Amino acid sequence: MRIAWPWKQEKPKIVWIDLGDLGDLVNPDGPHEQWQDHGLGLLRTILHQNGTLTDVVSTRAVTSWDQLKRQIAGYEMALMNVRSYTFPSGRKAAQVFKEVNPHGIVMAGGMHATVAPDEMLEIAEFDHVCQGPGEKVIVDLVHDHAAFPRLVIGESAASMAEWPMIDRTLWPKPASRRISRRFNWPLEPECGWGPGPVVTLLTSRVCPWQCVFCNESSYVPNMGRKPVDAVIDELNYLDDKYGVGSFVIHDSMFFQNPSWLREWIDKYPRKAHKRWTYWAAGRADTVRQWPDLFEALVRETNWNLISIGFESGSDRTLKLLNKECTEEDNNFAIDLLNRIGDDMAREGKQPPRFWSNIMLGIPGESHEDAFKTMRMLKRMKRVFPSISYYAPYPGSALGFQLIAEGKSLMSKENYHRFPGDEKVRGVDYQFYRELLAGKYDAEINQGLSPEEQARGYQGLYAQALVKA
Ligand code: B12
Ligand code: SF4
Repeated sequence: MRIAWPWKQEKPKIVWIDLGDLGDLVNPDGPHEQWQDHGLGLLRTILHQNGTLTDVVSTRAVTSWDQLKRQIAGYEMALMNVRSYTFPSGRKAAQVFKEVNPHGIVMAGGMHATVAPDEMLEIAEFDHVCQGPGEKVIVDLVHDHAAFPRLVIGESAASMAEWPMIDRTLWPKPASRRISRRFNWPLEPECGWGPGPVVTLLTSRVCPWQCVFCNESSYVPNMGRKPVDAVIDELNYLDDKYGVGSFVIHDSMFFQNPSWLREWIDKYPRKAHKRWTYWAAGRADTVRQWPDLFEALVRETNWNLISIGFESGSDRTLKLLNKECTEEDNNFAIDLLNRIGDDMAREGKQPPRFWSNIMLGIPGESHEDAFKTMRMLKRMKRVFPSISYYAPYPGSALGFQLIAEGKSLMSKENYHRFPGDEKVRGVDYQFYRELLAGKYDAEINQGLSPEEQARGYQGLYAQALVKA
């Protein structure tokens, strides 16, 4: 038996390589690039609670591959969570790891490993690729990787109630003095959504809808939601330890399961240390289905940044997307939040806002469809528009179709993209650039009130164009 003296503890032999663009934790482009990875946090927590210590390095915390090379030399195993948009950095990190540790093992899981395992298996440096959730396999995999095939099928917990609370100190640290001051590590930085320190958390993982541009249903197996009490306990624990300013619920679909939401309305205002404001996502059709529940959440639990995947203001396009929401649903949700916001402003309270997800450049969309979308956006009184050009991701029905037809301009090399990148062959991006620059404002403003017409001054929507 080897004895490790506490002052001479053995260095872990396993390193988790956090992925993202070089420099995002040194000199970031924007706040969202600094957010932490819950897959990494969860799996490292499980490993550590099982006595398997790991170190963490991050491609975001270095500015060159040589720097990373020096940090990963000497490890026997590297683990990583690869999403489509981090595939290029994951592949390069695996190659760099093998250069300095030729006998080392690289094990990769994550969304891209799940929806595009073939692209992962083409890369010789990935010794094992795990398709699906990793929480039930990670410990065995790390201990005896040789007992597993190259493509491993992951296994999910039956419910998020089984997940341990993430040990947030296992997340990578900001890597420059400039961002360290405002980062609030191991909590997260402010991004304009609410006061810092910010907590990001998940209460659910499953979305039952099947929008054709989204991967969700092809990836996440059905699993139980995190109990309301556990969510509140975690927030209170983090508040005691670090002080919480606001939080972001990363669920793809927070506004589902009315019974869970009613329990949240009942307990959060009473049991949380504070009624912190938060960001969370919903859909327009369910807002219309459960308007009272929606209003109670906004008013009583301080849900003040409501992310809705409106996507389009045209029924024709919404159908193409299998969104299962209509123009009428969208208008209902907009009118309701406008009204609640006006009431709250009159009462001297901070009115809630939409985080409005909008897609342009959807194959088959006509100019008139796009005008309707911009018109819809102008009907929102209080909104952060988040506009992106439709991106054909593998794993989604429409993504797979466009890839098969050779129409996708996204590739292994450029899943990582910039807001203005063209993503689908045949889409007239010049029209959309001009639309966002205000060239068609006269068409868009048709039928809108003077107040609505004045919203979204020239250039605002162009600035709202985000990566997708
Ligand atoms: C939170 C989130 C974000 C956040 C934060 C991202 C971050 N730092 O983690 C923000 C808002 C920044 C974001 C942005 C974007 N996102 Co996002 N995001 C999510 C979301 C909703 C949750 C991710 C999460 O925490 N999941 C929970 C954790 C526990 O799951 P996990 O990380 O997948 O890990 C599990 C498994 O993958 C596996 N696993 C992971 N790693 C490993 C490693 C090993 C060794 C093993 C064995 C297993 C394993 O085990 C884990 C536990 O089960 C997902 C949807 C989803 N349901 O996952 C989309 C999702 C990942 N995002 C997506 C996209 C497209 C984007 C954007 C491009 C824009 C957009 N349209 O939303 C941008 C791009 C950002 C960028 N930097 O360029 C897509 C990715 C598609 C793809 N094919 O990869 C998803 C799947 C949404 C979707 N349904 O389409 N996102
Ligand atoms: S886009 Fe939203 S509602 Fe549609 S499947 Fe994805 S997460 Fe669910």
